[in-house]
Amino acid sequence: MTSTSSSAVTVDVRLRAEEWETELATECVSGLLATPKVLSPVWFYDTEGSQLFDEITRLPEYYPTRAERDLLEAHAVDIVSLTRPTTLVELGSGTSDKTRWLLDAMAATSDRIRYVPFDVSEQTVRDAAAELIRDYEGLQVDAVVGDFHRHLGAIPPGDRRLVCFLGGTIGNLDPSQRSAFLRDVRSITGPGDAVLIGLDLVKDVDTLVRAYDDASGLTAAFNRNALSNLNRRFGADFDPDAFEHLALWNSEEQWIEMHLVSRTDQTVTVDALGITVDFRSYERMRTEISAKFSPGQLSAELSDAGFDILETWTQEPGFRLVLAEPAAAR
Ligand code: AVJ
Repeated sequence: MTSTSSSAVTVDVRLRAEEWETELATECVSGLLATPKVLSPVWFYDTEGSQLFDEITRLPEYYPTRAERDLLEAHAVDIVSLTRPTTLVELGSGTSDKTRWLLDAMAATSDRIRYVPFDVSEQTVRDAAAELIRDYEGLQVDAVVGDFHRHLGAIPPGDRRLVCFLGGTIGNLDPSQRSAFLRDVRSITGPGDAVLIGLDLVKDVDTLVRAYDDASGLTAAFNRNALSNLNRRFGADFDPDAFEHLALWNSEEQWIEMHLVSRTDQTVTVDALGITVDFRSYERMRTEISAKFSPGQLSAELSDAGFDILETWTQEPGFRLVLAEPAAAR
C-alpha cells in the first residue's frame, strides 16, 4: 500500500497501474480467443471514449444520465436527511459531477464532511479530488485506487457512510458478479451506513434499443472506439470501419448487449499481445451488457445480500435510485 497525503487529500493506491494493465491484457487475450468473442467494456473508456460517453449522456435517446441527475437534484436532501452521512463513498467515481448534489446536501447540515472516491484510475480520483477541495470548504478527500471486485476493504472505516454506485453501472455486472458485489458491499458496511444505487428499469424495447443505437451514430462510434483503443494500446491493426455496431435486447437475460459485428472474413494482429485473431463475416464480438431491472428486482437482490430498503425514487422513462441500509443482525 502506498499512501500520499497533502492538507485535505489522501490517496490509497491498492492497485498499481502496471498491475491493472497486465490484468486487462490477460483478459483481453482470453476474450479475443474465446468462442464467442468478448471484450471488456473497460476498453471504451480511454480519453477519446470518455469524451464520446460524455456526448452520449447529452443525446435525446440516452435518458439514464439525465434521469439520474434529475433524481439526485430533486432528492439529495431527502437522501441525506434519511441517512445523515458524514462520509460519502462513491464507487466508480469518475468525474464525480453528479456527486455534487449529495455533497451540497451534506455540506448544508455539517461542516466536517468527507468524500471517498473509489476508482481504478489514480489520475481520475486525483483530478476529481483537486476540483472538489477547491469548491467545498473543509472537505476531506480520502481516495482509494482499486478494483471494486477486490479492494472494497480499503474503504476507510467511519460511522455514517453513504456508499453510492451510480450511473446504472451495476448493469454492467452479470448476475453472479452483481450478487458477489452486493455481498461485498454488505460485508464492509454496518449500522449507521447506507447504500445508494442507480439502476435502469426494464421498459419498452424501442426506448431501450434506441438508447444504445442512437440516430446520430455516437454510440456506434463509442463502440468502435474500443478497437481504436486496442490499436493504440497494443499495436493492434483493427479497422474499426470493418465492424458494424449492434445493440440488441436479450429478453431472456433482460439486458442490452452491444456487439461489434465483422463485416467480412478478416484477420487481426494484436502485436503487443502476440496473437492473431480470425473473424468470420457476420461474427459477433460482445463488448458490453447493460442489465435492466424489473420493479422490485434490485430491492429483492439487496435484501438477499442483507440490506433493508429505506426508499426508492423513480424518474421517467424508468430509471431508479434505491436507498438501503444494512439489515440489523438477526
Ligand atoms: C455507463 C455503463 C451505465 O450501460 O448505459 C452507454 C455505458 N454504453 N451507451 C450504460 C453505455 C452504451 C453505460 N454505463
